[in-house]
Amino acid sequence: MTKALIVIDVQIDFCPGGALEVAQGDKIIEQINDLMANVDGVVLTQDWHPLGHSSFASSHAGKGPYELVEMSYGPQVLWPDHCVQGTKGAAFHADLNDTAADLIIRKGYNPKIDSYSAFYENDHTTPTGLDGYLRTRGITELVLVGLALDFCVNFSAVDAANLGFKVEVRQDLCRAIDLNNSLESAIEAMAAAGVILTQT
Ligand code: VGL
Ligand code: ZN
Repeated sequence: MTKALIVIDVQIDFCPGGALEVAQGDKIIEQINDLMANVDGVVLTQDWHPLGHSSFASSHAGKGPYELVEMSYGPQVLWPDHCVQGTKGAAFHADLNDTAADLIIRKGYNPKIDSYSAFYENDHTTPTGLDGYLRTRGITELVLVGLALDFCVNFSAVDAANLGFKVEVRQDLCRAIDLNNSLESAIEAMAAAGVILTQT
């Protein structure tokens, strides 16, 4: 088994004080850094939206953050503007050891499609390329940590399990947004996909 750590979206905008802050999002960083030494590869994901992205409430007249809209690919939650390409909020949190990353994969750059998962955009068909990267490196086992547990970690973990990776989500090294029961649904979805949820 060759194991990679996938660190999801530990960015300034998802940490306290950020545009889409996740409560205690910064509390997991030190332990994530410690985990990097115990794996064969480290991948960081970075939410990376162009200005006016279709997932921003500000791009939909009369709509506010956290409302749902119907996109060509299905329902989409609208978010406050966040992780805009090149802005400070899109940068990794200063405490995250990004020097240790073998690969940084950006997602959400397609103006018309959001991308929660590190593997596929929200249409569930457009790949990011991460699957091929991991396979060609011979990586079969993944440990996922980061933000937010009920959105990007959840979608990444379910896709990874469906792609045939052995997937562990370290729940203690994630934090959730928890919108309309999204945390409970996410835990159910991950368990149903065969993701191993642990809290060490
Ligand atoms: C995320 C909402 C919008 C996440 C990204 O990283 O979980 N959530 N964009
Ligand atoms: Zn986003």
